Amino acid sequence: MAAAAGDEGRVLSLYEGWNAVGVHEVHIDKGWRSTYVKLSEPADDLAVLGPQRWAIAHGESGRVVILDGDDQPNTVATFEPAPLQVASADLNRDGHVDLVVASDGVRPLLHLLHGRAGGFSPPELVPLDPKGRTAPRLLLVDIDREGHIDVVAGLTTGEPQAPIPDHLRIFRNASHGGLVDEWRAQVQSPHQLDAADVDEDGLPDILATGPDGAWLQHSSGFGWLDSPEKLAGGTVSGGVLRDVDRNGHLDIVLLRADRQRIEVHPGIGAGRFAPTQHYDVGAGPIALAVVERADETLLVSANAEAKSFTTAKVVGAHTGPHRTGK
Ligand SMILES: [Ca+2]
Ligand SMILES: [Ca+2]
Ligand SMILES: [Ca+2]
Ligand SMILES: [Ca+2]
Repeated sequence: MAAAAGDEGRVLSLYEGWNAVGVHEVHIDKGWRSTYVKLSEPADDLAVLGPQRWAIAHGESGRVVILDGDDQPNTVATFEPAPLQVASADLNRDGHVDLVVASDGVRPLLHLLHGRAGGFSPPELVPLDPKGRTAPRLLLVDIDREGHIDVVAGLTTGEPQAPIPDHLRIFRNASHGGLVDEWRAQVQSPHQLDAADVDEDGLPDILATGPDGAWLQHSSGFGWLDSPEKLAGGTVSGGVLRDVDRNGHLDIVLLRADRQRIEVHPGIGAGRFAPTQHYDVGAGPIALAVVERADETLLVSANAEAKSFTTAKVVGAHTGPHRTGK
């Protein structure tokens, strides 16, 4: 997987089961400048807390550690079952970034760790789901737009006949800082999530992608979602909502693993789209990142087969991809 960093012009890479984070400065014309931060053990996920400051989830040992510049990694908590996903935002608006950790296993769980001076509070447990659910995915967004960031978990079983179908579960952030299990929205295999206001009604909408396709779910207010609208079938291994052509309207970017290309649905306002643009990528694309610089927007796909990245520049009009080895 790859994840876009908070800093301009950079993308982070983390391949599941690898014990290094790649920090890549991406220049379409001048190639890439990459450094690697070695980890003590293979990692499953990372969240960006600031420039050169990350939270790393280690599934094998159950640890979540903070890497802060060149300092030694600091273990903030150890979980049972093991953590697989970590996300960060200031949930209680006290100026300290907080962590949400999802753990996998027979009984997936959410854990909330509040940031404070010099560290984090002990984890608070938020029950996530009955047995049989795996691979919880996390998205932090103020879905009801009342001022506090809420938690959306994507839950997948991998079994079409599961007693509880795959769904998004929305935990609204009550003003006292606790999470309230509020709402479920059915959608198939939500493996990656992103949120932004696609139809420009002031409420963030959710893009869910995975091995069964891509869906857009419009917010209908109060944290509720309309029925999902199918954008694509087949395997979609990444999805991002961003104004990549910088025309002032959000675009939908999908990494179509089955077609080996990135698709951009250019937004033209009020949830309408111009004809889709395509950018070819390498074999076995597994993750998508958008890199923004002052003068360009780059689409990056991480390709598993040749362990390569493909970079394509978005300039409103289509330009060809530029391959960079890794
Ligand atoms: Ca906080
Ligand atoms: Ca909220
Ligand atoms: Ca909306
Ligand atoms: Ca746009």
